[in-house]
This record gives sequence, structure tokens and C-alpha cells, in this order.
Amino acid sequence: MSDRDIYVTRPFLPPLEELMPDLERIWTRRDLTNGAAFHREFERALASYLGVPFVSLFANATIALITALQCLRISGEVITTPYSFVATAHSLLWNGIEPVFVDIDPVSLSIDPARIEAAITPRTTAIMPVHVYGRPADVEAIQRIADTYGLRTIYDAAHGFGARYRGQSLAAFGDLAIMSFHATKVFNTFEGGAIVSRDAQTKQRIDYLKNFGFADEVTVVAAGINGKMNEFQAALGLRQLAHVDDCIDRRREIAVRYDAAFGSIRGLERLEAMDEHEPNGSYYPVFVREAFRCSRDELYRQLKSAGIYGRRYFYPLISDFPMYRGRPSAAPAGLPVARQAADSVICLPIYPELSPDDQQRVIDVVRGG
Ligand code: T4K
Repeated sequence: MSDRDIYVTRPFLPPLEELMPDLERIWTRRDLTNGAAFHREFERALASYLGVPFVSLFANATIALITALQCLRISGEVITTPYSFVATAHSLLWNGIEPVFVDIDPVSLSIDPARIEAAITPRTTAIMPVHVYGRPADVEAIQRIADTYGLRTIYDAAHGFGARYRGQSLAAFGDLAIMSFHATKVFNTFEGGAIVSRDAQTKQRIDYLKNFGFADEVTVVAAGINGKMNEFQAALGLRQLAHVDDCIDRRREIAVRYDAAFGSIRGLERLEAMDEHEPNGSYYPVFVREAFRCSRDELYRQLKSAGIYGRRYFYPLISDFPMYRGRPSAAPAGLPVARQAADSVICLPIYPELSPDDQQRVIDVVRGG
């Protein structure tokens, strides 16, 4: 690793001077966590930025996913996607829920709604789709199925910050939506996450659950966990909000430049634009097909030897990991689209501070120059 190395992403941070008064306030007040002033202010600011009714802040999105399932008392089987980060399915196992994998749609790369009904059994209680790379899952079709069969919808919107579909934040869909503010995301608080909910009662229950189940000093109403976001993270989040639109603009510009450079390369497929979708530039995946000058893994190695660290998100499929692969729904025959995506994808560097020169280096290596 050297100064010339280029990573798949680099977190944006606001100038340190912006944060200093907040740190002084935290040091003076000594309210470090448990829903103090910055936490409350950040929840309100986020709800307003996202245009959603209620936000509950978390230490990270994985605990938020686990808590969301607890909140709605999901049990039995949940229909989900194999093409995601392991945290999606792990949150089900942590709740003793059986993940049932269905194949994905080749454009959205999220659950293919046409596959859901065949996977429903009397034990199915919910659907957990993912807005992969900040692209919308087919929210209307999924909601229709959920309404018909009386299922809940919990969206993993970990990649969705700042992305919109039909003018609305991706966090606005489903019974609950979970966002991640991890260092590698469009919007970061070092670690962090949130659950977006639709009514005050549900938010109340989520807030009890993330604080051990405490409703007041002497009343515990559920087997809650410690999922709280601390004051440092919340103060940082408030400062980050002022910059996030610029960051997303920069990411979109970088994506446009990649699009122009890769338009005519044989065997290198980019994602199709989706109707009524405003992307957030969170990832820049390309799919290496047979007609390309080398295999996906060879391209990965060529980039690496040039000091460019692309990532194969999401390879392997979740359904291929040992704790999942024995399930009938994990059988490769049922997941051809997901498998093809996992075997051909590579995500190229994209982040607000990626310089034009560094982006050109990436383009040159991909072109084989
Ligand atoms: N659902 C979905 C769909 C998700 O994608 C994720 C997380 C979750 C749920 C769970 O969210 P959290 O519980 O994390 O809030 C990363 C992230 O750790 C993970 O958050 C993310 N998805 C996943 C897609 O990617 P790794 O193992 O690939 O990350 P890592 O540490 O190798 O970082 C990738 C590159 O980013 C590094 O090569 C350099 C750069 N980087 C990373 C960090 C952490 C930095 O420059 N600075 C940093 O501090 O998993």
C-alpha cells in the first residue's frame, strides 16, 4: 500500500474546525449518549432531510436490521435476496428466522417480485429486499404481494442515502427501512445507522428496543439491546448533512465520466438507468462478460497490481456461505441471475475526493492500457 493506492471508496469528512465547537459542547455537557441533545437534533434533521416521518438512530445498520425484525415481531420465514452484504441475512439468523432466498431482477439487482409468490409458505411473515447500490427495488410490486398475503416489508436501504425514486427517498418505502452510515457509505458517522418508521408508536417501540427495552427508569417492556448512537457520531452526522448534497453531486459526476469512458468497451456492461430514479453514486459496478479482454478476476488482479483496490460486491452470494448453503432456497439452480451478477461484478473506485487523474488511472487499467 502506498500514497498512490486508490481504494473502492474513501470516507468524506467535514473540516475538523467545523466539528470543534461541537466537541467542546460535548466535553462541557458530559452527556455522551442515551439520547442526548445532538442525538435528538440529528434525528429531527435527518427526518426532514429524507422527507420521512420518523428516524431512530443506531450504532450501526446491522443492529438496526436485527432490531427492526424484533420491532415487528417477525418470525418463521422471511423472503430475501442472496445478492447483498451478509448483514442482511445475518440479521434474520440472529432472530432465529429462516432466510428464504429468491432470485434477483437483472436491472434493479434486487428481489425479482415474480419469484416471491412461489416462495411463500404458511410460515412466511415478511419480505426483506435490498435497494442494491442505491437503486430502487420494485417497491410497488413487492407491496402488492405483501398486502395480498398479509406480509410485512422491511427494506435494507443501507446503500440508499440520498437516492430517490418517484421523488421520494428510498427510505420512504416499506413498513420499516434501514440505513447505514458506515465509513464506506455515501453519508457516514464513522459507524452508524437508522431505522425509518411510519408512526409514532412504532418509533417509540424501536427506541425502547435500542435501549435495552427501557420505557422508563424502572420499566423494561422488551428484551432490548444496546443499539444507541452516541453524541460524537450524532454531532458528526449533523455536520455531514451540510455537505452530503455536494458529495452526491461529485459522485454523480464521477459516474458520468466512467459512463463516457466505458460506453464502447466490448464485454464491459454498465447498469442501465432506471425510470424515475435519482441515483446517489454510492457504487460504480461494472459487469465483465465473456467478450471482455480478460476475466473479471483477472481485471481485479490487474487493478490491484496497479494499486487500485476494486471490490467484488457482492461475491460470493450470501447463499454460498457455509451457514446458508445447505438451505433448499440456496441451491444455485434457483438463483441464476444473482449468480451471474456475483460472478461478473466489480465495483470501481468512486468517492467525492477521487481526483480526475486517479479516475483516469482506473479507466486506463480497465481499458488494458
Ligand atoms: N446491508 C447492506 C446491504 C450493506 O451493504 C451493509 C454494509 C449492511 C447492511 C450493514 O451496515 P453496517 O452494519 O456496516 O452499518 C464494507 C462495510 O464494512 C459494510 O458497512 C458495507 N455494507 C459493505 C458493503 O462494505 P468491507 O469489508 O468491504 O469494508 P472494508 O473495511 O474492506 O472497506 C472497503 C474500503 O473502504 C477499504 O479498502 C478502504 C475504504 N475504507 C474503509 C474504511 C472502513 C476507508 O477508506 N476508511 C475506512 O474507515 O465491508
